[in-house]
Amino acid sequence: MIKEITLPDLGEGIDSAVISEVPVTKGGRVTKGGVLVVLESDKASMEIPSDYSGEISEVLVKEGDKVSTGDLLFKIETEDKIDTEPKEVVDEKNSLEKPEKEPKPKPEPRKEQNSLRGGDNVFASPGVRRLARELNIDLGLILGSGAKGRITKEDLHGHIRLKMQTGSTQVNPPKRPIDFSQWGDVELQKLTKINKITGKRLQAAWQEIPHVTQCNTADITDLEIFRKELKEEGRQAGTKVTFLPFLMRAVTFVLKEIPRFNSSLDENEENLVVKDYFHIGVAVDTPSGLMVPSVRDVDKKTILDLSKELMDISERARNKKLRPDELKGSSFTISSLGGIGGTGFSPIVNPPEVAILGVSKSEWKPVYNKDNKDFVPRYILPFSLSYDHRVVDGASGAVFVERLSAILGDPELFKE
Ligand code: CAO
Repeated sequence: MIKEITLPDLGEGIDSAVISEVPVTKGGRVTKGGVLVVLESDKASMEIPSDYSGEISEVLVKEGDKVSTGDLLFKIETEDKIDTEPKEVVDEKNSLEKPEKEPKPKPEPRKEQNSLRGGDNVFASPGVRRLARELNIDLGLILGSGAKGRITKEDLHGHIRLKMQTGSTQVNPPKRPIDFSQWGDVELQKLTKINKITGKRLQAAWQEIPHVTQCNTADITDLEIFRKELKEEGRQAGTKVTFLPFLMRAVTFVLKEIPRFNSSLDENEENLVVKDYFHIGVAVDTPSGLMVPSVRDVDKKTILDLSKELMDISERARNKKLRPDELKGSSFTISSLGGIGGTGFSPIVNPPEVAILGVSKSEWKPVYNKDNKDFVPRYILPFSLSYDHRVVDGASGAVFVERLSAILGDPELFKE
């Protein structure tokens, strides 16, 4: 029976991608789980596995093609019994869209796959093998993150990056599986694609950037009074006014005063690209993991405009409805955990930016007034600024947090 293979929903708000490899050919055989096509989107490289075993009867795409969800990719003459059931395409789609609903996976030792260095038991596409051969890289040293331990292009790039960072040809061997169940009950929870991508980026940022975190507080008692007034105005317009838009605006004031915080190092690390735009990335906690959409031209928008945009963008981030371009281009990032709690944390810089602001939960505190010689209750916001010490020195870091504190203490600056 001939089955038509279409591009499933890729999730994460991605609705199209470019084909980087087509490892199968017309007349060739594919087994269930084997890779049919490798895609590159703005966010990741992805492999689309086959849900059937059989012979490829038609290949309707080639390298470089841009494909969208639902596009016809292949026709397969199947031999699977399951193929006689009517809902095969829906099942295929769901299996990619909702990996968390798959039956609980069992820990599978992978060492057999990768321990044969460069041998046929390493699972990788022809393109990855070719690149590894050209660069004389032993694929057996790489732990694959693709389907069935397959080594993806990203895995190979990560391995090369690690080698370059350590300046050594010696890298740690792949981790061996540990049977944790020997010490008690365990549950295996699959990481989402966003978890994996974010994890790699955070690790690279942590390793590449010499971080310094500078902490401070701001007395936002007066600003909070103004926020409550605006909150009422926003409520009538159906918009929730939280504290974050004030922070976004306040940050742009300081970035204009100290433009080095609104820059990036160029690829040779010889020049600073100082930006004259103020697009603020906002870390949003979503069920699939952390996403950082960018709010553009924050310096030109009112608090109510920003509140509205923030509601929209965070809602769409949680529903995986962001467009890829909305995740790019920020010049500075804010990670606010103030709505949840905590007194302070050290955020990780979001490359290629050079600084990030972490915001914690405001609290009423007794503050000593030396003129009246008494304590007065004030609403205090703790925050921390992490920066790339190659670009920003400690004195500038201290000036930044002092200026931010002063600006947040003056509600007049936010009235327009
Ligand atoms: N101090 C005290 N209260 C605060 C606060 C702070 N610093 N920041 C927010 N709040 C309050 C808000 O004002 C709101 O209260 P009201 O209803 O009385 O106005 C409440 O907490 C909930 O706010 P919120 O979290 O819904 O909204 P927000 O605009 O502050 O944040 C968003 C939006 C999208 C950033 C947030 O929902 C979120 O996802 N935060 C997590 C970000 C994250 O995970 N960062 C970590 C990255 S590193 O792993």
